[in-house]
Amino acid sequence: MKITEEVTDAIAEGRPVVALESTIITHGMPYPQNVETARAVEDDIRAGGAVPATIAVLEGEVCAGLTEEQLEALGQAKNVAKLSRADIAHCVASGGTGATTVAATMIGARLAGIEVFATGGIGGVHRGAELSFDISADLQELAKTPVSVVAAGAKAILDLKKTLEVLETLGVPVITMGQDQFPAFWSRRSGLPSPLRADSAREVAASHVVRGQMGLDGGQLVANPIPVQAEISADELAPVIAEALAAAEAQNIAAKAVTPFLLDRIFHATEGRSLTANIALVRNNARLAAEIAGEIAGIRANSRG
Ligand code: PSU
Ligand code: MN
Repeated sequence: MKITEEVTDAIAEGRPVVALESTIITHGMPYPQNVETARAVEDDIRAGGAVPATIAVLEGEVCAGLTEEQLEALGQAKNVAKLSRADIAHCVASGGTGATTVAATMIGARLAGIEVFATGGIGGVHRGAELSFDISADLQELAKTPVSVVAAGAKAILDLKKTLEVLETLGVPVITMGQDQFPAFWSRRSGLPSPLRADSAREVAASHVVRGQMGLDGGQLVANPIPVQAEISADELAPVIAEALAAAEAQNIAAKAVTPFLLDRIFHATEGRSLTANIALVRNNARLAAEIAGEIAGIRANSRG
């Protein structure tokens, strides 16, 4: 594993660090907005008093913290592998390069000693999963790996009701910030009640620490609604999503290709507005994650006396 000096020092000194994923750069957004967003998100985290650590596998090494050049190269690269729990070790062993999904980023974060991770939206249970069995490995990872993941809910292309059911079965706390409804990525509302609610970063940090003290496996999903001014209403998106799903089915898109295909389709159908919203929500999540990481660092420092 290769951890930058800045990240190593911050962890050693108990200062807040926030992990970031790289699949959002390679598969989630087009170039150059992907690299611009990756930089902006790192700046947001620094402005919030934490150190950013973007995670990726580069030539067989799990990296925590990327240089400007590495970010740029990843953002321009074509056909980068999309790594999850199933394939990250194989990529490392074969000296390969790949972008980490939420699941693989949680694994990298834990290896580096990072407890908080900011992203856009997690993967979940796809619509029609009762036939396709397409359920993201992100959900299992949340059940196993002790990292709090800040996301704007799960993408509205998924079956959010089934996603929440699976998270409950797996024992993953789903904590929505400042509202009673679980958010739906581009929209603030999903129509579904959130299992838990918090109104401050401090509360989220406290439950993260208590879970660890109780020896409970796994992390937390912190659902942070997209800012009001950036949201696209669920009503407006519904037909766009329906069209994208129909196209995916007609073209036999399966497995890892599904999520990137749908995101790209929705990007074109909304003339880029879905991307503008995506950027706003990721940055909003980065700011909250920095705050949560700061609160966790504060709690740990106090308990050491
Ligand atoms: N959120 C985004 N864009 C993305 C993703 C999430 O705004 O590209 C990625 C994440 O890396 C997530 C992955 O882990 O999609 C889920 O893919 P799948 O459904 O194949 O598990
Ligand atoms: Mn899948």
